[in-house]
Amino acid sequence: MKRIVTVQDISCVGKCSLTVALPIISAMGVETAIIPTAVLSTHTMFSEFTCKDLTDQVEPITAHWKREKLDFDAIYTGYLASEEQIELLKKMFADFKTEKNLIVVDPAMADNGKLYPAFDEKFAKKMAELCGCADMILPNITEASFMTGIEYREKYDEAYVKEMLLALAKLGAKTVILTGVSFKEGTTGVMGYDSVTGEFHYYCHTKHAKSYHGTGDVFSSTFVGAMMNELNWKEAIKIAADYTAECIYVTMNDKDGCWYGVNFETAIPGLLKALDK
Ligand code: PXL
Repeated sequence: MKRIVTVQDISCVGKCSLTVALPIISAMGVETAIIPTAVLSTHTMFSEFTCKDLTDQVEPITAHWKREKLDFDAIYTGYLASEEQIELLKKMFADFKTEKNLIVVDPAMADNGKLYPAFDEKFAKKMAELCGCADMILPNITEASFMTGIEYREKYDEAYVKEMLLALAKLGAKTVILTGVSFKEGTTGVMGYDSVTGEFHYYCHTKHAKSYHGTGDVFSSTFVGAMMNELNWKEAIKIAADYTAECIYVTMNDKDGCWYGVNFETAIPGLLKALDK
């Protein structure tokens, strides 16, 4: 069985970060170790939240794992709580990188043109450095804009997206995947760029009328799970984007669907069918 470690917060209520990554990646048949970066009462889109930072746990946990000679087929980071944590993760990447494993960074810090409440532009620049240490990165357009300095736009064309992908690749990752890319009303999708082959690839699907928090984490978790099931990045994009869209669809059609996150749970059987599991 493949084993990955995912490093992100626990939002106790909120259907994001670890409470999404753990069930999804585990359901995809992959052992999912975790490093919680912080414990929050809810995610930060609620009007208030508590937050216990766990930066001081990262080093002792990884030092113990080294003594146990543990290794990982992938390291996947999401929402991080501090610049100090980013520095610690750069060191962790160097310590746990092998010839075969995959380092995936989702720079979960912004959406809709704005940074999340806990972050500033200095944090975004630091996150760009972490992206430079990864094999694959999964930003949305807002995050890409903060990391590359390219102006954020709501309306754009293919040239803008390609310019952004090339600027992201310059940070250092081999494969860059931009989420939430929409060229036509009623559709949205994901565009990736492989800096080794020079290939761009766009996958597009129906855009549902509603959006929810945590869907970036659903996409990234599914993407990592699919990569660990031996899919290539283009196949992994499709599985992850289709599942994320289905999660939105089932939530919209649930009269009890809640605003703060999607019903990813009820869509898991369909995900496993798509994976042929
Ligand atoms: O990636 C979404 C996310 C994760 N963790 C926390 C958040 C958010 C989005 O707002 O606040 C704590």
